[in-house]
Amino acid sequence: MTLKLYSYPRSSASYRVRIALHHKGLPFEIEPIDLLAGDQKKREFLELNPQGVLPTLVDGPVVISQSLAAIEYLEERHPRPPLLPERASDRARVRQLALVVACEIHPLQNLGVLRDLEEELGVAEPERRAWARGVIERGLQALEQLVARGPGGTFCHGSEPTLADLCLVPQLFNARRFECDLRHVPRLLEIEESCQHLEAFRNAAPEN
Ligand SMILES: N[C@@H](CCC(=O)N[C@@H](CS)C(=O)NCC(=O)O)C(=O)O
Repeated sequence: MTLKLYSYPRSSASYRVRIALHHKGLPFEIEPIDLLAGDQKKREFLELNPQGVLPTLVDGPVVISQSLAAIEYLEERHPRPPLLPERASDRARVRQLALVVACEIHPLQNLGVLRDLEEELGVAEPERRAWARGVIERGLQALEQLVARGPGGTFCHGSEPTLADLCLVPQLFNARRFECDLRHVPRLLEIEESCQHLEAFRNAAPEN
């Protein structure tokens, strides 16, 4: 049965899963959900994912929300080519880098939080954008340092792309949307460039 991904081009959490699917060469269908039109809060989608956020991966009867859970599911079901290294310590390190993005940066600059800042706290657009910018810049600068402590190589952890790169590239896409200052993260930008040479990352990009 063909995998189905509920996705929106500029949803960075969906972008992570799209890269994983392309990386593993898995055929999949996109079910478009328009986040700006609020389709994620409509009853039909909430029945699938009560959180009302993207992405959601459907594999027959299996329905998985949370991008990292979806990617690890794909990794377990289709281990080659891998997105996590062999050694436990390396896997932990890759997950650590991925979680810096997925748990510490992305949730605070996400559409839902920015909407709450506006609707519940009356924060104006320039301040909302400045908030998001600050969160992203501080988070990426910490990530830059963490990556520098690793084994080196063209990607976040060594010479093969991993889960960490799947989180980094969409986060840099968001960083540019918020006009972040990226001068302090040269290593991350080099890694992004290495990723952009790979078809999986290019095919998964929002413009495609
Ligand atoms: N931790 C979740 C994040 C999900 C998430 O926040 N998705 C965003 C798009 S990147 C969303 O659907 N936002 C819509 C909203 O908040 O209304 C994951 O990794 O899947």
